[in-house]
Amino acid sequence: MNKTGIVAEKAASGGAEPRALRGAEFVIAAAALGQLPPPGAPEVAFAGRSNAGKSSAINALAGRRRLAFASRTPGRTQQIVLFGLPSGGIVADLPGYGYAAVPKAVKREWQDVLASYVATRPTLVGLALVVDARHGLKPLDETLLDGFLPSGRPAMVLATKSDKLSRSESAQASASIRRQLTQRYPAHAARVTVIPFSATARTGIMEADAILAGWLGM
Ligand SMILES: Nc1nc2c(ncn2[C@@H]2O[C@H](COP(=O)(O)OP(=O)(O)OP(=O)(O)O)[C@@H](O)[C@H]2O)c(=O)[nH]1
Ligand SMILES: [Mg+2]
Repeated sequence: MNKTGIVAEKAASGGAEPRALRGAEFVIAAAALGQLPPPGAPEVAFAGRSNAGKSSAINALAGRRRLAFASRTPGRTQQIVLFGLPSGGIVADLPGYGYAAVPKAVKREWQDVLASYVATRPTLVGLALVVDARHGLKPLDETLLDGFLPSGRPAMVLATKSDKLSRSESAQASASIRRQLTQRYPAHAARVTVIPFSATARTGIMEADAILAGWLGM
């Protein structure tokens, strides 16, 4: 990146750099829950529909261009990819769901794996749900939250690709996600933060970083 690009990035994030995911390194790509390392340090997970921007969000928050594999081809992350943090904490990049071209049986299998991961992983301290701000919460996102929120743990919704919206459209998109949450989860919505986000424009990075740092006890 040229000098101008770096200056623009710093300006967009108010000069501060995110720290919660700093120093993340690849640990393992697990194709099934049984391949995950036994629960140990606190873990945060990024979930969302295929192509929503999970890997890009992790890269932006970790301050790395290609830590998590981001791709234009939907359905690319077909494994639970774990990254380790210098603190011992763990970041999970979960496989995207809902991609039409994946055979139905495979889709269902992965949805089950994800549902049981978020519902049962004892060290999962918080869930970052990545949604395309232009589309809001979709039924499969709600299914995942249905399995996670009753456990009492916190979540955040990163309403990403907000660079494709005007500032007021982006604010409206987040407000509409918030309404969806309040309606569907009256008992849990207070534990869910909605953040207008963009990995490319670096919007919402510091807000998301502060939440991750809190979850990871930093
Ligand atoms: N404009 C814009 N594009 C983005 C943003 N975040 C991700 N993208 C693009 O969206 C596409 C998918 O991004 P990924 O980060 O690979 O999405 P993912 O959710 O990890 O996808 P899977 O692993 O396939 O489920 C890529 O072409 C990214 O460049 C963003 O904030 N703004
Ligand atoms: Mg991915």
